[in-house]
Amino acid sequence: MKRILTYGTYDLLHYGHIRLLKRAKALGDYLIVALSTDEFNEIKGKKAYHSYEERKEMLEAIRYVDLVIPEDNWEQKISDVEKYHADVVVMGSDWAGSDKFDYLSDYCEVLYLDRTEGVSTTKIKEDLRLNEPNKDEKILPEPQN
Ligand code: C2G
Repeated sequence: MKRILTYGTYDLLHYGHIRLLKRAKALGDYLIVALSTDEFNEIKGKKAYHSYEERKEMLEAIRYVDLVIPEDNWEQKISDVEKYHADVVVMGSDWAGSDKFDYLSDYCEVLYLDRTEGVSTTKIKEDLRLNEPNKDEKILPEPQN
């Protein structure tokens, strides 16, 4: 059984995430997703819209995902690879060459898959914000009488 391991925040789940997970699963038989906890997101300087539990629930509903584990810190990856017997660590190409992943090649295969262009959690948030009517316009003047 070939076991694949990947990491991520997976906030505001979108088709870029799904395509990554689909391709990652196609590389083996069992896909483990190490999902960034809310506390680790703070360390990463990110604030997810959905909580860890909500993001975990959504990931577990995806047919390609076999197991979701918490990602609490940058340093856990070697122990993850050993504990879960991962044969391959897969990430999107935005991580290619990163010192956060390349070193794992001493322990397992490390693969970077092309990132899906045109979609990201940040873009979704920005597009929604820009299309959001100015909130001030909604505040009606105080009644005079
Ligand atoms: N991804 C993608 N295409 C997109 C957006 C994301 O292929 N349009 C991939 C990313 O490359 C990553 C995965 O989907 O492999 C999850 O993306 P994020 O939730 O943004 O993950 P990130 O914040 O990069 O967290 O320790 C590593 C971090 O936890 C990775």
